[in-house]
Amino acid sequence: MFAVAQFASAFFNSASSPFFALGSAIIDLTPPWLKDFAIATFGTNDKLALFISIAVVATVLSALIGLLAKRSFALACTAIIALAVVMSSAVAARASTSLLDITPTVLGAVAGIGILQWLSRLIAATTPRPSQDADASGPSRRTFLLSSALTLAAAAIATGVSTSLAASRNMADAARKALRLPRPRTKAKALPAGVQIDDPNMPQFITPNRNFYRIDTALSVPQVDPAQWSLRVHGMVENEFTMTFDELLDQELVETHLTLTCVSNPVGGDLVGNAKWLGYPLRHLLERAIPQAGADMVLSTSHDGFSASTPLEVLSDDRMALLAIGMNDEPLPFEHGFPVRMVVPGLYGYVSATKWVIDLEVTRFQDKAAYWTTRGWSERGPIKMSSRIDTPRPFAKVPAGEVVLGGTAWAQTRGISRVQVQIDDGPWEDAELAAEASLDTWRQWRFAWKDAAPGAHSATVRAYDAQGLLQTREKANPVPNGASGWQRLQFTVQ
Ligand SMILES: Nc1nc2c(c(=O)[nH]1)N[C@H]1C(S)=C(S)[C@@H](COP(=O)(O)O)O[C@H]1N2
Ligand SMILES: [Mo]
Repeated sequence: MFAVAQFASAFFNSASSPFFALGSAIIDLTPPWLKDFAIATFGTNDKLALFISIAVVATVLSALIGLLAKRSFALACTAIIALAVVMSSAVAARASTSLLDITPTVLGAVAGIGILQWLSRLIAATTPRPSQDADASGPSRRTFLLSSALTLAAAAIATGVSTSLAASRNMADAARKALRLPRPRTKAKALPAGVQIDDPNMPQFITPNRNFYRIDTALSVPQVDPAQWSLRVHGMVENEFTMTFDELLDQELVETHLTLTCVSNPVGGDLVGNAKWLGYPLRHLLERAIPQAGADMVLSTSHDGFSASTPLEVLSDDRMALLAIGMNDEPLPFEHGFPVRMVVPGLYGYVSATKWVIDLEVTRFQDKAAYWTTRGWSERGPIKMSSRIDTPRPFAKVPAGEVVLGGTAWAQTRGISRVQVQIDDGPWEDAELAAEASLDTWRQWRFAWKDAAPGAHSATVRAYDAQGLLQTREKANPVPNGASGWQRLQFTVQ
């Protein structure tokens, strides 16, 4: 049943898969502590974990329905129909689906009843009569088990095939491959020499797209065809308008280096990445819309129904808040928002970096709430200054002599002026800073501990912004507006 529905969904909207819809409904209903737990435990594999759980539940449910059918076929059919109703509601509730998209689920239910009937007949035919000896029932029971196993295998294969079929059928993929990014009117400032600390254990200053962290609520990555894409700008504005992708390509685009950070990033975590973005300044878009007095927020909504609340002033001041189409000289990867997303210096992604963005509503914080705000996170999310130790890794064993520590620090829009390291409970000492690319990007640091004595040690790091403000020592969890505190890690000198 599940497999047929999944298979059939390949021919419909990708959001018509009951698997994806159920998973998405679960994600939307997840309380913030559980979301945080899932990210902390499974990292960016949280979606895989959810999928495996759904598959296990589906298998168990199928077995239960099978058992039910032995007692009453009608009751089992009712259970299948009930399941189909739940799954159809999940599909219909998605932002990007229409009523037609419940067809795969209905087909799945019909197939489920068919298979159940077939297996029940098999069972009826193989149930040994009391007079038969045990031996005679052996092969037929085997037939039944074999048929069930075959059904399960067919289900798994159909699911796999349909997923790749859906990928090859999509226009968005072809459009992305054919897209040639326009030249920017303003190129990114060249990176100064020495932004990268020369050490194989240090992260790359520019995060390659394939390594860039991915966080979103989308179980199946939205495949938006740029020919179908448009951005609606409306709400408290004098001049509502809609912009197509071709119109966007014709604007004066700019390039900028910017470090994105996730609010769920724990102290010392890696939900942070730095890229060169190509896009159209949101400031100019809003100048064209002319916001009305009293408006203080822009609610951006994605193709799949996610939303973020960004202060209007942040999108109107001279920071480089972009409607981005390019990432590191490539069209945005699908996972990172193709064809268009937002990136805003200084704000966590959940209140600013809407991927697959299709709608901007100028409004007020008191009138509208964004996706995560309604789930217990703050309505505003400025990035907290942070510093991290990238090398050595926690609990690493390093040779005695000179131990080189290295890491990254960020305070987007403010810049990092100083990083200090403390070994054990010793004095705070200044680390060497790598060159600064911009106030909006992270900055690398390095500290050579000259004569490291063998034994167990700890290292702690803290940063200062360009105004000389010290990173807060106060420990905070990611919920509701970002983690804080100084990272301290243990390592052993041998
Ligand atoms: N459509 C959509 N956009 C989204 C999200 C989402 O769930 N859906 N998550 C946001 C969050 S929480 C973060 S941290 C950034 C991450 O962007 P990335 O996946 O490109 O790193 O995307 C933001 N944009
Ligand atoms: Mo995030």
